[in-house]
Order: sequence, then structure tokens, then C-alpha cells
Amino acid sequence: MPRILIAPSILSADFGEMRKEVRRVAGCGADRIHIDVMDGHFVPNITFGPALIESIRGATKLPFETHLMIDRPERYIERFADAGSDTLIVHYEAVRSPDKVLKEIRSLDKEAGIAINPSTPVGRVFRYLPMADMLLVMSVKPGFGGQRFIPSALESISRARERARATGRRIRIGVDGGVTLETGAEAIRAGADELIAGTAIFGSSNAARTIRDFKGLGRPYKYFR
Ligand code: S6P
Ligand code: MG
Repeated sequence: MPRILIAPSILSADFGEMRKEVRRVAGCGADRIHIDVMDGHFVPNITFGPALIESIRGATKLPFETHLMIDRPERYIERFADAGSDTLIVHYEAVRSPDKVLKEIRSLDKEAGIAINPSTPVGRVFRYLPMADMLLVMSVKPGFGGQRFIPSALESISRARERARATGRRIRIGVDGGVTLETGAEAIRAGADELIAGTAIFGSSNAARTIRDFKGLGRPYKYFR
């Protein structure tokens, strides 16, 4: 029975203490570490590159999922894989041939994820789901932490979950942006099985309790009924 996975996004961590922060949330019960890479082109903000990932890799054994908010991520797949990512997530809007890049990620023995912006109709990525291990539904316009959840993401999640069910496909559906206990619960009801949260976890005075509360939100959607 699949369960809800919680992935703290280190975009909201203290950048001067990154290793410590990763270790801290790992110790608080996180399932994965979500790493937001931004290039100042695909999104208006800039964060960090593979060197940062390399330097925090030793802080935990938890899987690293790298969310590439960069233009033409196909140019950097190998570097982010070598740096220690376990999952590489590319944006549908940023790649020329989604199928090619997803295949490349898998050929490196990494999990392949495809992300969509809130304004992208989810139906556009349906044909790529067989090549992906994860679909990341953005529930804010990517670029900055601490934004409000956009409710139309729920419709994208449920349409994708229905599609996966109809085709008998097992895929993880993550929701990213403005995730709180309230919006996280709605996303799970819609069919998400991974919650990505920056502000809600790193801004919490008790991250262990917040993660526990997230995990208690409900039974995950059943892949096969
Ligand atoms: C949103 C950002 C997301 C991050 C973010 C979520 O612009 O690009 O991809 O994962 O850290 O943060 P929050 O504060 O909305 O939970
Ligand atoms: Mg992200």
C-alpha cells in the first residue's frame, strides 16, 4: 500500500547551514529532500547548481529529488545525476523533447519526473507518463517559496490520477507550492501521494510535528482499485 511521502524543499532552509538543515529535517521524519534549482531564465529567481547538491549529499541517506526549473535542462542531466540526485524532474515547458530527456534520466538509473506549471493543461503531458516515474504538479507559479496554493492544481492532480488509473500505470504524483495541512489534505484527496513543502516545514517551530501531521493527513489514493 503506497503511503504519502513528505519532501521538505530546501529553498526555505537557511542557506548558510544547508548540511545541518538537511540533517535536521531528515531527523524529523522526512521521506525525501526536494532541491529547487533555478536559473534566472526559466524562472526569475536563481538558487544553486550541482556543487551544492554534492556538498550536502553526505548529510543524509534520504533520496534527493532535484526539481530543475531551468531552461533546456537536457544540457545538465548528467551533471545533476553525478552530483547525487536520485530523481531528476524537468519542466515540460522547458524541454524540447520530453520523451528524450526522460529516457536519458532513466538510462542513468535515476527516477524521471516531469513537472507542469499551473497554467499548463495537464493533458499535454499524458503521453509522457509512461516514460516518467513521477509527475510534479506545480500549485504556484514557480520561482519563489511562500506563495499561495492555486486551487486549479487540484483538478490537474485528479485528472492525472484518473488517467494513471485508467491506464493501469503506477506513477507518483507530487504537489509543489503553497502546501499546508489544509491544501495538502485537498491534494491528497485529489490523488497526490507526495507533498512538497518549504515554508510549512522550515518555517515551523516544530518541524517533526508538522511532518507527522502531514503524514497523518489521510490514506493515500489507491493506485489500483
Ligand atoms: C515555488 C518553488 C517550488 C518549491 C518551493 C515550495 O516557486 O519553486 O518548486 O519547491 O520551495 O515552497 P513553499 O514555500 O510554497 O512550500
Ligand atoms: Mg520545487
